[in-house]
Amino acid sequence: MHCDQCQESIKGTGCFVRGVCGKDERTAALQDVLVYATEGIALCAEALPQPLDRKYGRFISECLFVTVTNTNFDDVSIEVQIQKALAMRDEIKTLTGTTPEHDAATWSGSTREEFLGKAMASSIDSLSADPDLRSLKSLLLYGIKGLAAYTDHAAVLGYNDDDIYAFYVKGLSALTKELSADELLGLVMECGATAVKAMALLDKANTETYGNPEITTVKTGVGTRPGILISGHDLRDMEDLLKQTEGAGVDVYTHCEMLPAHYYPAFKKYDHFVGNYGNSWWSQDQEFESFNGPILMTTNCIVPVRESYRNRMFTTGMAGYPGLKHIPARAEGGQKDFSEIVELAKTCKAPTMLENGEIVGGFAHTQVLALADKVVDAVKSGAIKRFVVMAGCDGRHATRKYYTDVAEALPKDTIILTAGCAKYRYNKLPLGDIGGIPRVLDAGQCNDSYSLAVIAMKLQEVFGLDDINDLPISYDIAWYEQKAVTVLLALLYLGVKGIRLGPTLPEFLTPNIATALVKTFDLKPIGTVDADVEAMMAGN
Ligand code: SF4
Ligand code: SF3
Repeated sequence: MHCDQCQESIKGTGCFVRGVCGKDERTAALQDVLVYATEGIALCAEALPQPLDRKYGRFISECLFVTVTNTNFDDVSIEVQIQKALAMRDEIKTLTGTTPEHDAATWSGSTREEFLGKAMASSIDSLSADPDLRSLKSLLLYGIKGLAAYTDHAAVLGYNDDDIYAFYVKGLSALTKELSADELLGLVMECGATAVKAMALLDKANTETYGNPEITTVKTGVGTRPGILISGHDLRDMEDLLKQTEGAGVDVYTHCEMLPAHYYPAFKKYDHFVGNYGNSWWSQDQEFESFNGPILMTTNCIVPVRESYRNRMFTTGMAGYPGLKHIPARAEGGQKDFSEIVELAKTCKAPTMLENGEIVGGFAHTQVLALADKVVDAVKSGAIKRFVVMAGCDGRHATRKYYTDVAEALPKDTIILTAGCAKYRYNKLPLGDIGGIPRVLDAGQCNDSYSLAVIAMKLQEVFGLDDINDLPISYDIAWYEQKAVTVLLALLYLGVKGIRLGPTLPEFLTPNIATALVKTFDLKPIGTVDADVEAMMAGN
C-alpha cells in the first residue's frame, strides 16, 4: 500500500503498512482499485455524447466518496462497488462500440483475489514515473474525491449539475494519460472551478430543502432520556432520523460535522432535537463510549471502533466499517429505515454529561448578509479591523493547538469566519463579540466554506474593490482530508492569494510543485502563532 492523501500520513512518505487512520493494506488496495475502475468508466465515457446519463456521474460520486479518508473500511462493500463499476464501464463500451486502449478500460475481474491483483496498476505510484507529474495528478485526484463527496450530498437531495459529471470524465480519464505539467495544472484549476459549482449546488440543495441557516444557540449538555447520536455530513439522513424519532421518547444529538443541522429551520421545529454532544471526529472513541446510546455515522470521519460501543454503532450511505450494521439506501422517494436504531435507543441509558454549555452558529451567507449593514458599519468605524477565515478540518495532532492559540491571540477587533470541524479548536472559547456580532461566525459544515467565499465577494462589492485580496480578510486554513483539498482549490480558483495552510503542507506536493503553488498563489505554511497573527494583522 502507499497512501498519502491526508494530513496525517506518516511523515514524509505516506502510509505503507497500515494507515494512521486505521486503514489496512487490503482496504487501501481495494480503494485504489475502485478509483482505477472509475478511471476506466471515465475513459470509456469520453466517447459518449454530452450531457451524460446522470446515473454515471452519480455512481462515480459514490465510488470516490467511499475512498475519502475515514469513510469506508469495509472490504466487502468496496468489492461490491468495484464489481458494479466494472459492469458500468462495460455497459458504456457496449453503448459506444469502442474500447480505449488502456488497461483501465480493458481489465476484468470479479473476485477479491483478482481485484487485489490490480493493486500495483491502481496505486498512486503508477500515476506517473515523474514525481512532479505524479504530485499534480494526486492533487487533481484528491480534489476530485472531495468534489465527489459534495456532489453526492447534493444528488441525494435531487440536485445535479451535468458540468460536474462532465468534469469527472475529463479529470479522471486524464489520470490515465501522459500529460504535461501545464496541462495537469490547468485541470487542477478546472477542478477548483468545478468545486465552486459543486459547493454552490450543495448550498442551493440544502437551503431550498431545509431553509436558510439562522443564528442558533445549541446546547452541549444532556437530558434524562436516551439519545441517538448522528454524525457525518448527510442532512437527508438527519431529516429521516428526526421524522422517525418524533414521539418515540428518545432525543437526537449531533456530533462533529452534524452540528450545523441545528441551524436549519426545517430541523429546529423538532423538540426532541436537543443538542450537540462532544467535539470533533477524532475524539469520538471516548465520546461514543460515554454517549451510552446508538450512534449513526452518515459519512466520514470514522475512527477505529472500540468494543465498548461496537454493538450500538451503525453506518449508512457511503460510510462502512466491518462488523457494524449498515442501514441500506432509501428507495426512490422514500426514507431510510432507522427503526432498529430507534428501538435500540429505547433500551439505552441517557448520555453521560460531558459539559453543559452553549455553541452559537448559523452564520451562513444569507444570515451574515442580513447583518451586512451592521458588519460594514463596524468595518468602516474601525470596530472590526480584520476577518480571519479559519475554516477546514480538525485532526489528532498536538500541533493543531496552533489554531486554538491563534484564535486566542487575535486582537479583540477581529472576527473569525469558520466552517468545517476545524471550529472545534476554538468554538467553545469565551472570545466575546463586537457590538453584538460574535467574534466566531460559524457558517456550517466544511462545504459551507462556500458561504465564506460568498460573504467575501459581497464585501468586495460593498466596498467597491477590484481585487478580492484588497479586503481586510486573511486565510488561515486547516486541512486533513480530501474535501479540504477541494475547498482549497476552490479558493485558489476564486483568486484568493496568501492562504496559510496547515498544520503541514500536503506530503503529496513535491518541493517543485509546492514551490510553484507558493509562487503563483502565495500559499504559505503556518509559522509560529505570534508571527502569523502579526503578519495577518499587517495584511500579509
Ligand atoms: Fe495514511 Fe491518511 Fe491514507 Fe489513512 S488516509 S492511509 S492516514 S495517508
Ligand atoms: Fe472534518 Fe472529517 Fe474534514 Fe467536513 S469530519 S471537515 S475532517
